[in-house]
Amino acid sequence: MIAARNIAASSKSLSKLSSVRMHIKCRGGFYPRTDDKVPRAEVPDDKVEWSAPFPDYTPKQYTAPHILAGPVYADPDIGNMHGRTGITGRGALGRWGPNHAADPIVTRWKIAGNLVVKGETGKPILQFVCIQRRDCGDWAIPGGMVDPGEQVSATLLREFLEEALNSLEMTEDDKNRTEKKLKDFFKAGEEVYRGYVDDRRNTDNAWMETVAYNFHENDQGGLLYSLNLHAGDDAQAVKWQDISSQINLYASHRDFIQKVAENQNAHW
Ligand code: RP5
Repeated sequence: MIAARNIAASSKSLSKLSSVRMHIKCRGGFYPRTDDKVPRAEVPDDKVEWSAPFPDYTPKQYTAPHILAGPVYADPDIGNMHGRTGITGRGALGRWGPNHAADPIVTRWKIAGNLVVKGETGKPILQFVCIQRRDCGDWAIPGGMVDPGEQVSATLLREFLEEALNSLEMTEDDKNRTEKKLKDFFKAGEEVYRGYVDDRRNTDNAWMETVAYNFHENDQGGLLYSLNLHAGDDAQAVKWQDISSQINLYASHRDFIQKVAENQNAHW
């Protein structure tokens, strides 16, 4: 065990680290308030930085009993509470812990002539705006990451404009006009899901969470029946997709779509 005084004495050798990262007080000895029963693993000065290889580093896992008891401010468990994923680190995700996204599920009824088309269940068929992801080729809801400081409501509209209408390549005027047209429609959404996503980028330490909203057009003469879909940004294709139990989508998107079908009493 490294004694605290030796660490303090050798702090000069850590001068290239900032004072916060020296780990003088939070290294060596026992974890506080454990009656000296929970020792820290030994960490030499030159192994403090994560970039220093240290294959023998096997620290004890410890969470205080009062935290495990689940007070309101505490997370339910350490790391990815949804279980092991088989890989640590952040993978392709930028943030440790939850990486927040938003998914706009834009729906309308399938019509032929003036009639709503029904499925084998006898229920009307819903369609949603579905994009094909450029990274893996899977079909998906046109969702995306919530930018720092951005409201989820803004992300939902922005991602839809970028991926399903290719707003990034519109003139400023066209973009403003399209955004204005959709703004009111995007005000009347219904939350369908909020939480963890079974995304293939998840690791034990970083994972996707989303808020999915359904924006539904009931009126056959309404905005969504004349929308000019055009894939853009992370999407390589876009289409109106009939909703049924046959669909196969990226991550947990099929579950969100099923919920929408149930909420709208539509064919599934
Ligand atoms: C999924 O990844 C979310 O449900 C959302 O659709 C998407 C966000 O990531 P990017 O499309 O920005 O890669 O987990």
